[in-house]
Amino acid sequence: MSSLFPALAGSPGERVALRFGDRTLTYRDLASAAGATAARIREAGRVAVWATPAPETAVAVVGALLAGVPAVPLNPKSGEKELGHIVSDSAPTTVLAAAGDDLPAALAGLARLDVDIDGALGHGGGSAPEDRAADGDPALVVYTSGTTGPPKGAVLSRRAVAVTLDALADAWQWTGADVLVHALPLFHVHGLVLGVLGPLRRGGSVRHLGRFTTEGVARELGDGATMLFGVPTMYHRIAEALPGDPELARALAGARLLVSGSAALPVHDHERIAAATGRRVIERYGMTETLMNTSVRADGEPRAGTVGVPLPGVELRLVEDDGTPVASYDGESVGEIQVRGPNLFTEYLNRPDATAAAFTADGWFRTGDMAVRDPDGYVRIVGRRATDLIKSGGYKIGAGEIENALLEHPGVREAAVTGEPDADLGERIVAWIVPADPQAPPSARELADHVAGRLAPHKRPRVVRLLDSLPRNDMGKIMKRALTQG
Ligand code: MCA
Ligand code: AMP
Repeated sequence: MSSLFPALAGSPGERVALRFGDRTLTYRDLASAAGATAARIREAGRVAVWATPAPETAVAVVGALLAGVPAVPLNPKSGEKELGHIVSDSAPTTVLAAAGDDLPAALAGLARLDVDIDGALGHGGGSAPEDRAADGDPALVVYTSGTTGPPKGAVLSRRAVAVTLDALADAWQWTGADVLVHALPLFHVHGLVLGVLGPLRRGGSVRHLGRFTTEGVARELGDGATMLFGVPTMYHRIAEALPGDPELARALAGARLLVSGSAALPVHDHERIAAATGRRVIERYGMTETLMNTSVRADGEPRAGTVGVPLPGVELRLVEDDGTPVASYDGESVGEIQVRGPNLFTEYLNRPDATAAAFTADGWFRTGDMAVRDPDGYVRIVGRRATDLIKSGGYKIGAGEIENALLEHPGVREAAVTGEPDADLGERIVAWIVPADPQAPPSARELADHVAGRLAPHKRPRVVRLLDSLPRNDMGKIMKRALTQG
């Protein structure tokens, strides 16, 4: 197939590819380090990547892609239950990690391969091998939550990764001259595909902050970075900081492009940032399963509250509940967004039932997102079909997964999980608990730690409300609306 990373082929140059804190890799360094990793995993079936915010993660994933071996990024904060599920479902042969990283017991059955950047550079390194895989072959398996049950592994092809990044390049006039700054986790599409593979496909640079701070954003945008990617929580924190931070305002004003995604950026935050910096954040809309579907274009009109227009190659329609397409572009007629195109995932790993259910008979993917279209085609997302999916800090979190974890706590008799509006996180997770012993209910802290330890810290309830019983209908189904409206 055509190379995913043309800048690594031939004799890559001294342009900086990656910077994490004070660790910098040029394209030549990356070709050596990723080439050396690729050479060691060529025979592996699938590799897991311990996706810390470090250059080893980028080297491991690029190495896997060069070797034609699918990579499964793992959240290093995943608890044992979540990690156990991902490892048994995706069945990697090997886990790639930085030397010195402690790996949990759930990974003990895998061969471990340390990503040794300094060693590869010290040996003069190998060079990047030619990508040997076909366009339709899997590049990544990324785990994503559904309404019930454990997360599903979305299989993303090399073609899907390439076309989504090239469509964004078109929409954003994104080139090798761009320097991206971000602080997103590297085990999801946003941080990994857009935030690392994106700059590398363009031959540009990425600077990762390790963790999000407004100081880090100001420093990098003030020192040559041209683009910022973030989730709405990050832009909210920027909007909050701007009035007292003229350096941050100057840095944002000088950026070429400020992009938000993974959840809706409230218009209030859009407006506060525009007022303080003169710059408008643009939004793009995607999903793990679809990669990117729409964006406000760099050469288009920025419009707060919209996610822009379909990207090149993406077909998008709105449909009513009965499947009838919505024909109007009137800013009012609501339908579910369905998409079709080469950007879509191949399947949910080991889940033909879920894969089949995700598509209509004529091949459109049902996103579950509800939207309207303005007369000029701009898409406005107005809601979500499933109330059991929560978006908190830009992470998609299934209520069922947390309920199951809570029910495993001995102090919990019944549990229901909902999301409620939160200015910082978009939505916060609320656990409604019927305690086993009403005289000695578990504390909110204990339940949060229980969920954080089994699943992941971002899935922990932020609020716990105790009840004598859960409201149920005649069929025994929990009526979540009665909880949230009560
Ligand atoms: C707190 N912590 C705990 C506990 N409580 N650890 C263990 N047990 C506990 N009980 C720790 C956390 O691990 C974390 O550690 C720290 O306390 C703060 O946690 P938290 O409050 O969750 O962090 P935050 O500061 O509120 O995080 C906000 C955030 C984060 C930085 C915006 O939500 C984030 O990174 N979101 C990005 C999500 C994302 O990338 N989504 C993309 C998926 P420490 O500070 O050490 O970490 S969507 C996607 O990919 C599609 C395609 C799309 O459209 O983009
Ligand atoms: P995930 O499953 O984590 O990949 O999240 C995908 C979901 O994030 C989509 O189905 C949308 O609900 C939401 N999303 C992503 N980008 C945006 C955006 N710009 N505005 C509103 N929602 C978004």
